[in-house]
Amino acid sequence: MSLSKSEIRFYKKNGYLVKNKLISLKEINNINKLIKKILTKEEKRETKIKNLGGSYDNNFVYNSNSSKNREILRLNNPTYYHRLFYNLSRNKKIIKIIKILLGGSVRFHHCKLNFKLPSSKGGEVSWHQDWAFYPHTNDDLVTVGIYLEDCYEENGPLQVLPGSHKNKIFNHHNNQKEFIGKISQKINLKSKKSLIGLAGTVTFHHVRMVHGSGLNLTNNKRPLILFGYNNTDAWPLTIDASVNPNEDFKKYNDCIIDGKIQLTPRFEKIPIKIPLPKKSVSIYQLQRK
Ligand SMILES: O=C(O)CCC(=O)C(=O)O
Repeated sequence: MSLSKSEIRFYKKNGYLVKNKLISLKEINNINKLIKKILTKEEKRETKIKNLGGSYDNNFVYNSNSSKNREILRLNNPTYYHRLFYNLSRNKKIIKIIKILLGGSVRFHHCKLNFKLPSSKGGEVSWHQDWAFYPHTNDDLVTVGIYLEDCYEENGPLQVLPGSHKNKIFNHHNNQKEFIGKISQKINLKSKKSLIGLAGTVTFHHVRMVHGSGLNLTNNKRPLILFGYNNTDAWPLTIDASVNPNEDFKKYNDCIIDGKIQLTPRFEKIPIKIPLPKKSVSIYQLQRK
């Protein structure tokens, strides 16, 4: 069995789980070689970045619009970019676990590859709940994080508030009622937990989990792949980072990894807060507000 009973109990109670070195170093090394190539090519690209209300272009998110000192913060949708990322998102060990956590079926939802810059160039990711960005008809959604390098406290690991997935949805809005991608009310962080792990370690957190990440106090970028998955009966209540089922139902269903096409979404009584974010705006741009 991919998860013990006590691990399942732990996830249900706390809303997160860490599986140390679940992905082999061979796979991690191959991915890292590919990333190096992608970054080198992108860093050489001379094209001026279009200003799209922040700094987003060509699938990459940067820390600045200026071509001088710009640094890559994120590669959007890496699974569309290269087969190696796609294969990782379908890794059997991960999917087996996700299937248990989601209650029997698995649909791929979205993915991104984040680079946390050294703290002199970038900051923390403020506390937030993924649910605030993409609510569904039920909350059987999980986010998977894969450390591509060893990640200790000083590298700025993911941090979670255990048990917070069972509590309320916090405001992610400013006084003007604009969505700002971070919790805007006071929260008690006494119980916060850092999810540290060696390269190949995989973290799992519930979509309503309050989480974020601190500063990277090293001189290296901290790479982290994030994959989102949902139960096939969780229907998106908004147009989010994933495929829009109302536009392309076939493509939407092609994302099912394990399970059947669902025509009757399961509704659960879970609060959501509006307004929701606009589609093309990254968490980095939103949180700067
Ligand atoms: O990259 C990180 O440190 C965390 C990012 C995160 O939580 C997110 O993108 O939702």
